[in-house]
Parts: sequence; structure tokens; C-alpha cells
Amino acid sequence: AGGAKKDGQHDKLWELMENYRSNDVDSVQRDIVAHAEYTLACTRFNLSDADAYRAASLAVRDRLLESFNDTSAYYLEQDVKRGYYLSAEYLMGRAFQNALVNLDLEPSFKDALMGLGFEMEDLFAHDVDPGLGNGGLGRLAACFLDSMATLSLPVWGYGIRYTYGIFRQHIVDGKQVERPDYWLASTYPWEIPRADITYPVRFGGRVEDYADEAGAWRQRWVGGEIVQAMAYDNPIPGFDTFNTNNLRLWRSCPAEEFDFDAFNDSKYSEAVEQRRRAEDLSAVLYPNDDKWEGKVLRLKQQYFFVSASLQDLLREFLRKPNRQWSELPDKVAVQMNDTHPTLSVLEMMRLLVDVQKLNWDQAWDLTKRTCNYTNHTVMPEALEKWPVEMLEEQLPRHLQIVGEINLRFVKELIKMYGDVPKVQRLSIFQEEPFKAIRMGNLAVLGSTKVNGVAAIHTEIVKKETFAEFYQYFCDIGQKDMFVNMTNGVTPRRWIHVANRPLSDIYSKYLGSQKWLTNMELLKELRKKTEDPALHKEWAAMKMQAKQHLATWLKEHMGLEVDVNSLFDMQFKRIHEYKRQLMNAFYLIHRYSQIKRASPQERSKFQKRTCLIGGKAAPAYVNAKTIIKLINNIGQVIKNDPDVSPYLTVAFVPNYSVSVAEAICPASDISQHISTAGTEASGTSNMKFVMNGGLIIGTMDGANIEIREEGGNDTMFIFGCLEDEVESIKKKAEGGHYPIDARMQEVFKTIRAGAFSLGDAQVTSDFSGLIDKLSDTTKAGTWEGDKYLLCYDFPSYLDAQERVDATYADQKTWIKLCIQASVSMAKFSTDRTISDYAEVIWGVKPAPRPAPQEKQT
Ligand code: B1N
Repeated sequence: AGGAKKDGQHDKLWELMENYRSNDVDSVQRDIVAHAEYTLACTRFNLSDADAYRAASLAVRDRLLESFNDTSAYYLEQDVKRGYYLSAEYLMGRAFQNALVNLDLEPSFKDALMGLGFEMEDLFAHDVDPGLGNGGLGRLAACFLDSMATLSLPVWGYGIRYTYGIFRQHIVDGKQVERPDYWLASTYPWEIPRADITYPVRFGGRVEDYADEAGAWRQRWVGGEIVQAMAYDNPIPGFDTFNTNNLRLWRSCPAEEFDFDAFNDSKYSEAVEQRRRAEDLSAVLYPNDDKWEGKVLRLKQQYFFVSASLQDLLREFLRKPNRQWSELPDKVAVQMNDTHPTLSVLEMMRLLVDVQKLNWDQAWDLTKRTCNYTNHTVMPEALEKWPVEMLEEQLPRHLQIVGEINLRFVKELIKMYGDVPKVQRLSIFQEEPFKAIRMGNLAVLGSTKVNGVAAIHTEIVKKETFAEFYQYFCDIGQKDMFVNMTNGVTPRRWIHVANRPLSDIYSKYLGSQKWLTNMELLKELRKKTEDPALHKEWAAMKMQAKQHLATWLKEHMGLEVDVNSLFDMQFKRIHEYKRQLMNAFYLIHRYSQIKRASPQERSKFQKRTCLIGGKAAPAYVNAKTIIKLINNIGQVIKNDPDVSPYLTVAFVPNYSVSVAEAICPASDISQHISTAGTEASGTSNMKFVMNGGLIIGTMDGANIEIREEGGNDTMFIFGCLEDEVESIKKKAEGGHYPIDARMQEVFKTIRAGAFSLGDAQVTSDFSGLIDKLSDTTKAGTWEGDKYLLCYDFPSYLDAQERVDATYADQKTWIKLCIQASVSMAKFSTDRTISDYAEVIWGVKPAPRPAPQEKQT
């Protein structure tokens, strides 16, 4: 009510606001200068690159907002079914160039800036890379947002506006050192603070029973403390569409009301301090990847953003007059990114039953038909289990609700199966070793669809992680409850922005940029994998990417690399299951081989530059020791003139989205070598292949599907298969587990301190890593070689030899690279997201019509 209407009184306002900014060079320049002068208070005497970046980004933001507002109005007017992606993490990467590309503003801004005396590319470096996520899960959410906007799908993201993102990783004395990431330091032009969009979120307190007007008993949650969630909107422009979606992130603020009693008791400072603590909720991202840490603050973060998001999306749902609650599943689909937002199931029930006064059965029906759950890991240590005690303390009403949900479910199970042990395993409640809520079970039970993120992973989810749930859903005739949604990456950022020379090759050979929204078109180039002209351009493209990375490495690390060597990369979070340690063993083996060789023989080794990067969770001791080992290997080789001409090993610090944009295009071979059955999907594997590199890897995660698409000859596969793992471990239990002689030798050199740089403590740390693996009484058992490094090592060495041999024949190598790269259509998030929209959400594209041309 009370808004400006087209009613005579506001006609002029409407007319002016309907006009769009012009994108000719002159208009863009005027906008940039106006922002520099009036928004930023800069003077013409000393306008720096940083100022020009800020002014230009505000001029881009103006254009984003026009599209953003009109897209929101269009969705509302059309009353389309809306999707909401709830994720505790987003790794968006830099926004400036992305917005220019997606809004098709790059040429005009480039010229405009040039005319003002600035190089557009120089300004990109001033753009911050917000690290509001840990790894693949957060980056996946960001690629999804890009594809949802590009497909004109009315889907928004919801998350947390952490004040501190993932720590910045420094390497000091070969060790990881964490520094806080205060990414807001120089203000962030890409967000819109919405002081008027806030919701109260309650913690603690108690539940009261009361009789409503009809005399029925109801519950209300009262007391405790209230925190305010404030919205920060991040416009998400689509590519080649007029739609701009939204990523709405919540910041915690003190609630409006003040505790006047405390004030009157002259406890003013305490009252202020208590209010200030509200801000702690969204202060920091937990730096764990694939591991659950039962911290109460983390639980509060999860509830905080879930509650604000659901209140917000229900308010949007209710904006249509005469809305019926029965319409909810026809108008709203919620996607829970892992179990982190699984309190959604309980909060939806609370909002429908306690606040909207629906009856239980209808509320449960609507909740289940609205929510969906994506599982991202089968690692047992990652599965969230919130202690009942903690819930009782923080969310007493939700504990009641989950109790009721479980009671009804268990009753049904007993009716179906009888009172058997299986019922306890299906229960949402865990009894031992402590009473807790199994968030995975709750997520499955509160959803319409559950999905895994790669074919093999979805099978494991059905066969193992949720085997009994899968059986249960089969038994009640809902076999298709579990579906596969293989991950992807956006080709806009990972080809067009990260690797413009490759993008230009594709556009030239295909005659247009249409492949950027339809990667199937690239398959046309399979006919040209032997075309000498294309080979020449391909090689030049790879050389350019390597030179670009070489410059970057020199600038950031003082590292010199030979662009004519084979670039071998492993970039991902440091985790034992990802087996960076096996890579390190291989590097030691290669070093020894070269060292042993005669000077003439040495030159026969394929020269390699081996780069490894990724963050270790700050408390993950083994992961940190692995980083130290890699750094020391790099040092030892660098100091050894016999070997350093043939092998470079370096750890690249602070892997992030923007660093990945320099890394991926330059790779010849990248390593995706997790133990079969441990990596749910992996997504950097897709980026590396899209950029014209090959993979050495295991039959795990999305590797399997990438190989299937690219062709078996494009991947250097090794290692045991997922269905062999169990029997391998069983066999090894007797104690005899063959450890390859070459691996034993690697262990010997490590134990002898060859990579300790004279520090005895370091020798003992490194030895600690290999003690378990090399202990033949334990090796191969669960406690010993948990991730089968010893088992897979010999076939890993074979695969590495095949890499060198194939690389020696550049014609074959380039042919394979082209063949694989142009076959990656399946791994565009455009494909992934169309599948989600069709199979899970029932959300349809709603492309906004072209805006009116400017009148004056
Ligand atoms: O999600 C990615 C997959 O490609 C990776 O294989 C998978 O490891 C990753 C708790 C996680 N699974 N689980 C997490 C992240 C943060 C956290 O607090 C778990 N990340 C993955 C995308 O599907």
C-alpha cells in the first residue's frame, strides 16, 4: 500500500524510472565520472585505478539494478512458480568482469575507460573475491546461480553474509598460516543493503501451550533472545537474457527492542554488549570442508539463515491476494544444499502450524512437497548430528516438532515392518553414543526428491548411505525419490572469462558465441581434432595460458617456471581422501629417479612443473603436515642442481576462485586421484578438461562420466574400483599387504630426513604420516591405509608413465585435448540446472521481455 502508481500524480516518476541507462561510450563515461565525483567524492586531480574501479563498478551496478528490479516485478506479475536455493556457502568469485560479460557491456566499458585513460583489465585486480565458502560445494552454488539466471529461471539464492570468509592462506616456513579474510574492508559495491527487509529470529526461550479461539491446543514459542536478520541483495545477471536474479544474504544485527529493564537497572553497558553479540552470528564462516564440527554457533547460523529465508519466501508467496496454502508446492520449491539448511523442514512446519495455524497433516504434506535435499558426501565424519541437548537449549519448539515427525514416522514403520532393529536405524534420532538428530535422515524424510551429485555417488547414496531409506521408499512405491543430478560448472566464468583465447577459438570455428549457452554445439569440432590449423591455435592458446600463469607465479611467489615443461596440477582442499600425499610420494619417486640417472639419461625425462594448492582446515593436523611435506619437497629439488632443470615442485598459496581462473587454463594434466567411492563428484576436474587439459585420475566421482563423454583414451585411469574397496580391505586384514618396493624406498628417504631440511621434528611429523601406511600389520585395514595409497601406488606410477609417453607425441596429445574439451557439454551447469528445474522443482523459464528503448 502507498506506493507510487501510474495515477496522474506519479506519471512523471514512472516515465523517468522506466528509462534505462544508455550503453554508448559517451553515456557510460558520464555515468562513471558522475559516480567518481558525486558518489565517491573523488577529485579529478588524483583519480587512481582503485577509484576508477569503484566508479566503473557503480556504473555497472546501476545497470544491474534496472534489470534486477524489472525481473523481480515480472516474476511477481506472472505469479510463476519460484525456486529457492538455500546454501550456507557461496564462492562467487569476482563480480565486475562477470557482470560486464553477462550484461554484454564489456566492449562499451572497455572503450569508455580507455577514453578516460584507464585500462579495463587493470581494474579487474581491484575487485575482491568474496570467499563465503570452503570449496566445491560453495562454488557449485555459485555456478548454479549463473545458470539459473542464464536460463531465465525464477530461482533465488539464500545464504549468510559472513563478515569473515574463508581464511587467507599464507605459507610461512613451508607451513600453512591462516589470516582473517576481512573482505568488506574496502566496501563492497556489488551488494544492496536492505535496511527495510529484516526478520526476527529467536533463540532459546520456552514453548507455551494455549487454547486457540476454536478451543484447540496450540503451541507458541516465547522468551529467549531475538536477533534481527537483515537482507543484503547481490544481483545475479544472466548471460544472453534480460533476467537478473538475486542472491539474498542475511546479516545478523541486534533486534530493534532494547531491554529497558537492564537500562533502568543502569546495566547499560551489559545491555549494549548483549546486543552486540547478535552480530557474532554471521561473523565467520566455519573453515571445515567435508567434516562436521558440533559447535553451537554453527547450529545458530544454520537456523538464523533458514528462518530468515523461509519467512521471506513465504511473505513473497502471500503477496498474491487470496492465496490458498494448498498452492504452496505449486508456487514454491526449496532446495537444501547439503544438510546445512535442513532445519528448513522444522522451521517450515513451525511457520505453517504455529504461525499460520494450519493443521499438522496439511502442514507436513505441504512441507514435504516443497523441500528437496542434495547430498554432497558419503564421508561418515561429514554427516551432521546435532545433539538433542543443544536443540533443546536453542530451539525448543523445533525439538518438539522433530519429535512429533519422528513419532509418526516410527509408528508407520512398525506397522510396516514390525518392531525390528531397522526401525531404530531409520529413526531421525540417534541414541548412541549421544542423543542426537540425524540431519540426513530428517532431510530425506522432509523432502520430495533427494539427489546425489554424480552417477556413482547417487548409487552409493542409495546402496549405502541411505540404503534403508531407499528400501523404505521402494516399499511405499516411491522408488524415484532418489535421483541423480551430475554436477557442472558455468562455461561463462570457466571458459569465456578465465580463458578468452580458447573462447575466441571456439567462436571463430563455430561462427558465433552460441556455444556459450549451448555447449552441445562444440561437439561439431570433434570433426576437427586432427586439423593442423586448429592444432596450431590450440598450442598457442595453451602457451599463452602458461605464460600468463608464469607471470602470475613470478609476481605472487617469486617462482620461476619453464613454460615449455609439462604443467601438472592438483588443486583442491587438502584432505586425506583426495590423496595429495600419494602425489607427494610420486614426486619424491620421480626426484629419486632423476637423481639416480646419469646426466645423459636425465635429459630424457619429460620436464615437469608440478603445482599443488588448496587450503587445509586449521585444525586438520595431517592435512597441514602434507602441505609442509610438499613445500619441503619443492625446496629440496630447487636446491638440487642435478634435478632442478627437470622438475619443479611448488605449493601455490591461497587457492581461491580468482586463483583457479589463472590455474585451470594452464594445465596439461590435472590430478583427481581420490580413493574410489570417496569423492562425491569433484568439479575442478570439469574445469580443467574444459580448458584443454587431460586428467590422471581414479574411477571416482564425475571422473567416470567425464571419461565417458570425452572418450576412454582422453583419461589416464588407474587404481582400484569402488566395488573392490571392501574386499581389498578385508583381504589385508590378515596383515599381509604388499607395499611396492618403489613406495618402500620413498618411505625410507622420508624417514631418513631427506625432506626435513635439517629439522628433526619435521622428520618425525613426516614419519607419522607414513607410519600407519607402512605398518604391514595394519596397512589396508580401516585403521591403517584407510585410503589405499599403498594399494593404488603401482598403478598410479604406470599411469604417470603413460602421461609422459603420450605427452611426448604432441600431435596425439593435442588431439586428445581437443576431443575431450569439446565433449564437455554434459558438465555445463546449464544442463545440470535444466535437470533440477524439470525433474525436481517444476520451475519453468520466465524470460523477461526486452526493455523499452530509452525515450529521450
Ligand atoms: O561438494 C562438491 C563435490 O564436487 C565434492 O566431491 C564434495 O566433496 C563437496 C560440510 C561440505 N561435500 N561436502 C562438502 C562442505 C562444507 C561443509 O561444512 C561439507 N563439500 C562437498 C559439490 O557437490
